[in-house]
Amino acid sequence: MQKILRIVLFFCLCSLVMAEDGYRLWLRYEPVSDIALQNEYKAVLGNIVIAGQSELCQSLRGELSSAVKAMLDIEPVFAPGITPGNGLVIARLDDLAQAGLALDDMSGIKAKLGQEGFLLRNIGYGRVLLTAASDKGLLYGGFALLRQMQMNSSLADINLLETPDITCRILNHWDNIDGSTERVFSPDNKSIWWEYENDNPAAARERWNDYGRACCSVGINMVIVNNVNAHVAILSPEKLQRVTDIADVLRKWGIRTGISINAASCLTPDQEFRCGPGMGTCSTLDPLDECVISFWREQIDIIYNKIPDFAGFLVKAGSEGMPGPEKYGRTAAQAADMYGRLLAPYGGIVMWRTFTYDVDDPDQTKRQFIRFAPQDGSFTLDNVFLQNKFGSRDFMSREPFHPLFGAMPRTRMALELQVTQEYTGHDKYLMYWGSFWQEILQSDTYAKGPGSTVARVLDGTVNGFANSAIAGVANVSRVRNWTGHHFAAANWYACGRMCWDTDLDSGVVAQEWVRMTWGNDDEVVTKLTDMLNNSHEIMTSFVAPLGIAHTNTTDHRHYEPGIDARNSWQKQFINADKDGIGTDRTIRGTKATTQYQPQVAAIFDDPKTCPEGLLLWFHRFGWHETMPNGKTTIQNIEDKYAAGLAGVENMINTWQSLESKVDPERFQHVRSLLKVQYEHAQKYRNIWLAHFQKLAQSGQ
Ligand code: GCW
Repeated sequence: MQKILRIVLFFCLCSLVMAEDGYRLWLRYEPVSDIALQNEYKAVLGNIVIAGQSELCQSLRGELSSAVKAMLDIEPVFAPGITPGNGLVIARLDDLAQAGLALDDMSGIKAKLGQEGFLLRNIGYGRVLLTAASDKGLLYGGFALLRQMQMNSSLADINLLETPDITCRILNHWDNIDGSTERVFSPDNKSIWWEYENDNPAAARERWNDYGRACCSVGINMVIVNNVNAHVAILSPEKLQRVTDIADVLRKWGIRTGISINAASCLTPDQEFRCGPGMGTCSTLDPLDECVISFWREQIDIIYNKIPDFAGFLVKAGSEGMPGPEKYGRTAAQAADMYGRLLAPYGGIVMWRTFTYDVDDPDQTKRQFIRFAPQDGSFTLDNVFLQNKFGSRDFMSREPFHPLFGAMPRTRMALELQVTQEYTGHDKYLMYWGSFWQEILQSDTYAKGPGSTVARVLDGTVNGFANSAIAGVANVSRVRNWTGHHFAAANWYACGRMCWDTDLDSGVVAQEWVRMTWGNDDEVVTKLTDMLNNSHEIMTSFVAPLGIAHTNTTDHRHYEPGIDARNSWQKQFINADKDGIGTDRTIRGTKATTQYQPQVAAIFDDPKTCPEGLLLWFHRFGWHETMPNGKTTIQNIEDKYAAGLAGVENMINTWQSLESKVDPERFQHVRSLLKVQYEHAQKYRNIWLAHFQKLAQSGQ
């Protein structure tokens, strides 16, 4: 009788749309309601063997156990050894032969899997094998299996062999060590790492653990826990202890922890600078100076004593007040290699950011190239990366890919994405970055002929490097649902998935996330996936029509629209007057296009081949001039604002149509934010379009 009651209750729960606060992200493990699928999954996951005892295997066991309980309402048996009764066999490749499970072409599979890949295969008789070269690979495969189940896919023919394209898949947290955050948006945007003094450390650890699970489930394997505007005190014993505590938790999920450093930490305490004062004994931060080298050697020793798998350093130097080597007559390469040499024996890496703009050139977009391109070949170590934002300005809603990706064949180039939405609506807009990231990753640099896409440069194929890196600037904070907007977690999800597989279609990624986050109902899946896929274009239509940028620079929040004739960014990136709009960055103008390979420059130089979304980034048009699509500039701009507004209105209607299929808590929250987004789209249109129309009329 009790059993029947439990079954009835289970099915009630399946159909009931439950209250939901978003904390579980895409790892919701909702009960499976389809009976056939349920039986299939039970046959596989009812009896599991994990041939391994490591911490990672323990994590996998815990995750499988709670997922199976939640999804299938059974307590899985974890068998002590491999027997024919196991539905799911989880074992490293090296252990398979012993268990009589040798696969055909073992050596081929081993070569393909590398250190972090996995193979998930149905081996007949309803059994599934999960194997990998390492326990980390097993963990990734475990999450891939749970993803299939969460998407209600049958395991009958499963045969997935996956291996990551990128070796270092990183999240950067712009979290200050006082608990505040930079460019992280939510009603409670305090740091999950640094803000728990008055809180409960055990609760903080639980959050770190859940963060680790979420990251691991999408393949993230490194985390930088403090802001690139790094305070020197990150190296203090107290803060390093916190980093150690974090690393101890994240390690269980195959994640290595690293920090951002301040290059001037080695200076004496009487020397003040941004995020100072110094804590060393040196009078200089010259990377070739013995005092400087021994300071950093000592710091690195201290760190690795506490954190043996420490990831390494992220460095912002010579940028926005952060001190850099140029002031001492040294190059970025000399400094980066100094850190690289000291970190190499421990397996640590250096991520040197190219985001600097104190170089002389009136066109800001050219400056990073001018500083860094000549240094190609000087970054000599294989643990040193140059970390470039996706474009040469600053996380605008749309930019052309960074020209440095096609210009430094002897340098390990890393990509910095902004997962958080600094210029793209904070936590208020429903805005999925995936489609734009795909645009960047699939852009062809032509560095070594056609096919030299940014993705292939990053993964090392084009220039022959084994190490590779992509970093996303995280949007995570202490707010209960992690990211503020329930849909912003899609960007965190996509960042991991697209680092793992740089050729993944962003629409496929969106659909995975929707299924796991909002359920498998066909209507929900189709409508929400479409909504995500269209959202970047909708946002750019009113934030940055046709490739203008900085329409929101009235203050440092980068959020409200506003016109400021004296603002230098607006002058450069909108450049509107009575004669027209846009900046000529072609061969006829600032010559920014010449920083690309000739084939790319030719595309951007010609308005007919320049992508529409970048027309006013690269070209200047008269208001009444005909653009390549046959309409005048002012007409095109009017159309864009109208499309932006209609797009948001559409999202509102779509969302409304799903009311009965979404839990009330998340439904209401998203609905109220869509309203804000609509009002904002109106505001952008009202302010900017009136301004443009006035200019266009005055020029007639
Ligand atoms: O444009 C700026 C952002 C800053 C950020 C900087 C950077 C962390 O507005 O908040 O500082 O980019 O990327 O270093």
